[in-house]
Formats: sequence, structure tokens, C-alpha cells
Amino acid sequence: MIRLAIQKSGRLSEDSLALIRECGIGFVSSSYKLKTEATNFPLEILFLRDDDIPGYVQDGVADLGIVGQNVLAEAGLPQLQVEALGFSKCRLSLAVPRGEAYSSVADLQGKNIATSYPEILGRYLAGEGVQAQLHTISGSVEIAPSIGLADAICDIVSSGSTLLGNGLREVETVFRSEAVLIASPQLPQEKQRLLEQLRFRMQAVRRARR
Ligand code: PRT
Ligand code: ZN
Repeated sequence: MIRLAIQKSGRLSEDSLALIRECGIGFVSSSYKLKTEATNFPLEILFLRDDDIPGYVQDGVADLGIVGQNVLAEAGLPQLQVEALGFSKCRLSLAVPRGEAYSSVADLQGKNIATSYPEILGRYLAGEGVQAQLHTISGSVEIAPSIGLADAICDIVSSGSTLLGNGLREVETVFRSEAVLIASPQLPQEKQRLLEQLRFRMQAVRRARR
């Protein structure tokens, strides 16, 4: 039996469940259960917060997981990725108040930037040779400039309407992300075989969708 961790409730949940179903794997899920067993494949599904998934897979509590590359990179575990899944595409971007002059990332030197992604942003700014004060907040990052908490923000963007609605302008793409399948580094041979079967089916689903 192989254990797969997916997001319990959020933007990844529905597409993760749909992918498993399209792989021909049957299971009964209910909103209050934290795990379920597949009916026709040796698979157990765990329902967790997305932020906890990379660590659990790294530690072998779960064998596999489905998570956004943004969360994986922030956890410092990009090497766990085995397959890109093509859904939940988004980007992590820097944004400044719409009225603010901005010509390049050098303009952020010495500024206060609010983000939930201090690791990814810190690496990006270091690569650009920019020093800034990062303020880590876990949600509602977009309101930080309007309440005087920061000069700029770095957050997930998909349509851009949240930035627009908060008077912000996207100025740099820091990281591009999509959902990925991740696997524990040291899977025993039997689980490795099950992983290969799952990957094969996932690839077939993606080809059929195109
Ligand atoms: O409770 P749990 O910790 O499990 O969930 P969560 O609240 O941390 O994550 P969730 O469900 O919001 O997102 C899960 C994953 O979906 C993220 O880690 C990304 O990989 C991916 N994803 C795709 C997004 C978006 N699109 C997205 N638009 N995650 C967040 N957003 C938010 C963003 O933070 C911003 O507030 O949506 C807003 C921007 O959207 P637009 O369309 O207005 O630009
Ligand atoms: Zn989360």
C-alpha cells in the first residue's frame, strides 16, 4: 500500500481528486475524513494542509504528495518533485502601489516587503543584489501597503484581479508554479513500482486532456 498526501481543502483539492479518479482509481471521500483507502489500487489518501505535505513526504510519513511548486520551493525541497501535473498554474510576483514609480528591482533596495514566501523571495533578491527588509505574514499580504506595513509585496498571482482590487501593480515575476507530484527520497522497491504505475497513468491522463 502506498500513501499519497493531498490538500484537504483549498485550491488544489478538487483537481487532485479529479486526477486520481481519472487515473481509474476509485475511492470514497467525505469532508470529515482525514484518510481514505482506494477500492481498486493499493493506495491510501491522506488529507492535509498543503504546507505540511513536503515535510511529511521528506520524512516518509507519506510516500507521495501533490503540492504547488511554490510551497515545495519555500520548504527547500524541490528535489522531491517527480512529475509536473499541469494544473493550479500561478506565479509568485512582486507588486508595488499603482501610483509608485518603478523601473527595476534595484528600486526595492532598502524597502520593506511583505510576503508569505521569505525563502523564495530572499533567494531571488540576493541573486539580483538587492537588500530589503522582508516581513513574513501568512495571509492578506495584498493589504500590507495600504495599511502602511510595507512598501511592496510578493504574493501568488493568477488572474491579477486581487492586485488590481488592492491598488497594486505587478512588477516582477519571481517564480512560476504549478501542481506537482512529489515522492519520498527512499521508497522501497515495491512502492517504487506503484509510483511508476501512478506516473504512467497520470501521464496518460495529461495526454488525453490535451
Ligand atoms: O489550508 P491550506 O494551507 O491547505 O491552503 P492555502 O490557503 O495555503 O492554499 P490555497 O488553497 O489558497 O492554494 C493552494 C495552492 O494553489 C497554492 O500554493 C498555489 O500553488 C496554487 N494557486 C493557484 C494559488 C492561486 N492559484 C491563487 N490565485 N494560490 C493562491 N492564490 C491566491 C493568492 O494568494 C492571492 O490572494 O489568490 C489570490 C490571487 O488570485 P488572482 O486570481 O486575483 O490573481
Ligand atoms: Zn497552505
